[in-house]
Amino acid sequence: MTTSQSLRDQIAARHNKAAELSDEDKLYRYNGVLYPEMMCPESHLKVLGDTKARPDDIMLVAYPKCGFTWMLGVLKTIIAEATGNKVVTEILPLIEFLSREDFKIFDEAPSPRFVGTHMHPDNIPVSFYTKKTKMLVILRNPKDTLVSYYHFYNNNPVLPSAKSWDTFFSQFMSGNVAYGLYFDYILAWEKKMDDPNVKIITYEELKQDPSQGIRDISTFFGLTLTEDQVQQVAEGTSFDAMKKNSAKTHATMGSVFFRKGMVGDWKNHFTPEQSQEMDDAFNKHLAGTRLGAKLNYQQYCQ
Ligand code: PPS
Repeated sequence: MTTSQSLRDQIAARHNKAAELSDEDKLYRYNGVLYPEMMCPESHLKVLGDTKARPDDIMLVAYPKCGFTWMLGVLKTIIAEATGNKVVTEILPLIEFLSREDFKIFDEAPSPRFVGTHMHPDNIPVSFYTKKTKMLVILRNPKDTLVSYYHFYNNNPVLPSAKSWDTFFSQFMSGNVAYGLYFDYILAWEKKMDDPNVKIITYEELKQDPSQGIRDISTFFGLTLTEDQVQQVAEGTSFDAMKKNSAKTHATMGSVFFRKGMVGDWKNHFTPEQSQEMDDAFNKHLAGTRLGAKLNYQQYCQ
């Protein structure tokens, strides 16, 4: 995959600029939802709907901290293995980070293009649905997502510092975090579960059986891997392997994007009351849903 160096530099520049903002100015609301000003200001979100999708775009979508970076590594390695390092254009990690000028580059980029987003499924540009772009969605249990997001708030300059664990917990539960309420996000995908161009996987199932996940993902994108290649991808994208390589791939943000990479770290953070509050919220929003069942909440969160 190629990434334009100038755009990579742009991200670093945005991180540096964000460090100069006060915490209060780091997030703003657009249609009621919070977004990081320095990465996706209103001017970006206003033009997002005009995006011209292609059927052969390779799309990866996730609520923040659900495993996007991991799946990006998996996808890149699958494509490299299956196609012999065929080049896929990666403009910026997330489509909402593109400015109007960046979109010109995106529009002219050769296929296949990699497209990532944290946007709520109803706010993903409609042309990705009409053009039948294949979308890989990765979800994660809400307790570990919250923990991962808490640490990200404290270590990513584009986000305000979490004032305290308890404050962040309340913000997450009420949807007052960047990209909005976790439960709204999951419920919106519930409605698209039968779309043949949407494949939903969970962080936990990938963790439990990476090889099977890799086989399923390759099949979904129409790519063929030998069993040896499946094992190569699994080894190359294990948490330890990606963390080890992170100084090269993510420079100074390496230790931020690759923190613990485990299931169940919530047990080191949640009070019994907070755990109960999340259980109640899960039941209220997701009990009886197919995605609720897929998240296997009882196994991973209780
Ligand atoms: S982001 O910033 O929203 O794109 O974050 P995202 O990449 O979606 O999620 C970050 C969490 O994923 C963990 N991670 C991994 N887990 C398992 N295997 C691999 N290879 C891997 N790579 C990243 C990362 O450590 C974050 O989880 P936590 O719980 O914070 O460790």
